[in-house]
Amino acid sequence: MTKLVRLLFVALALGGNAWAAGAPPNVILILVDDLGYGDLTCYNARSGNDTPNIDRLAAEGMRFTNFYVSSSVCSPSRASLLTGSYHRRIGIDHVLWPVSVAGLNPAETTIAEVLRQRGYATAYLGKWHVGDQVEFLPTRQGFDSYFGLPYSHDMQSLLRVRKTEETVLPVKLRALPLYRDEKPVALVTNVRKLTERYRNEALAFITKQHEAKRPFFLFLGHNAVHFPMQPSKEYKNESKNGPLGDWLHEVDDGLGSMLSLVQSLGIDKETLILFLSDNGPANRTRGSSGNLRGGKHSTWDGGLKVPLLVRWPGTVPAGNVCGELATAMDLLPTVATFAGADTASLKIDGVDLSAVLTGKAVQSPREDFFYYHGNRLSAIRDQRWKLHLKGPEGEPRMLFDLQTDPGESQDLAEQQPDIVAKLSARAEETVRLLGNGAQRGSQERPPGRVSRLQPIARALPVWGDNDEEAVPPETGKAMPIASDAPPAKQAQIP
Ligand SMILES: [Ca+2]
Repeated sequence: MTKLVRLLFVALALGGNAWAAGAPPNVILILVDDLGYGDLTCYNARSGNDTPNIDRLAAEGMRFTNFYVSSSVCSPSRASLLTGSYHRRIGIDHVLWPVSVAGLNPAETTIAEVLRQRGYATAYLGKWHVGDQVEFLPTRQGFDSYFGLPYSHDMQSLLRVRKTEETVLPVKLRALPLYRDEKPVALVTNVRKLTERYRNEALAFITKQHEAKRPFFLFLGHNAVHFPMQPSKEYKNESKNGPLGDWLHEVDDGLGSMLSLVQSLGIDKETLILFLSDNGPANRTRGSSGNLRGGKHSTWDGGLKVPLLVRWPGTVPAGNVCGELATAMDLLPTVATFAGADTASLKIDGVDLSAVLTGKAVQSPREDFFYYHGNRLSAIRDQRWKLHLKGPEGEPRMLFDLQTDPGESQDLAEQQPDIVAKLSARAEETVRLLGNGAQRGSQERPPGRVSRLQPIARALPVWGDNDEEAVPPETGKAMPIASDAPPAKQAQIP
């Protein structure tokens, strides 16, 4: 059954099963890149960052303290969030580099596709990073529109000559392609202007869908606060926490604008806002994982435990702190329930948290979480215990009581052999389904692959960060591909 037919079947079968509280809510999902568990004041009073609007989401909604993403790096974490599946299940084990033959398989069902089948208008703004070939872009994964970068903004020097059997790609493209839907419309030399641009695009989208009386799903994937830090000029040096604090403040102000708009349009109680990060803080930034051990690239909790804030006035109780086990994979089935869609036919790993969010249940239906590092299963946790598995290079088996020791400092493996045995058996079950290293699992699905790579940007206007010198793009007239030298001319984004 094709993805479309399958979804149509689900929609028809459950057409009358709308969210009991009323009409399907608008959904705004804000994903901040590499934001650590300790980077927000509502999680860590000593974060040093000024985030009053983000903290407001916590005060007016629910703040999760045991929320995980499936990977401590970008691409697998994002693929997992979009599909409700462990990245190992869907074959996106590693970070995707520019001009990659692989991407999130178009046959996978994303949150956007689930919601679009329920009549939602859908838009993706910002960093994508689950495939830059046209077959893998947001517009092929359920989003009506896309504006943003297909991968991380630190990858601008990586587009060098790539010879394949089929094609030779552009030489030394030291700029980043900025896409509108399926076409690169400009090359950007940095992302300083993009945070504001995303905000403006977000405000326009929300207003437009409100006027059209359509429920909407807006996915805003910030470039912030991934290295290198590039806040706009207006925010430079204005925080107490260096460039990270500056950039996070800019993100926070953008959220403030969106909150104001939602309130002024009178759709506050019809709008669910989800705010989270894709992985823990990177070493080279001033990001904080708070009281957790480790950060990005690791399977210590600092790599995968991130903030999740949920605000939906009137439906999600205000001022709540939830310590239940939850993951980014759970957002797809949860949002699907609110929208009146059913995900029962999808083979995914997410569980429905709607009862927890609405205060109807205290306990999360999620019993465990598996920490995959690349394609290897590295650790497993249940509501209380975390077992680090013995690694291929002799990494020791370790057991931590996360209830009393969230910083993973005291190994209790020798004192708790029964817990070790129980979690080890659970890990073996999962390996049979999802695999581990070279060992294949029975439920794994392949990533998407293109047979012929296409260059992703040829001659485009270059849009730098010098407003005074900005000139309109010369439509139809090709400009030289950006080189190592600074661009002679700068243009506005079409
Ligand atoms: Ca990231």
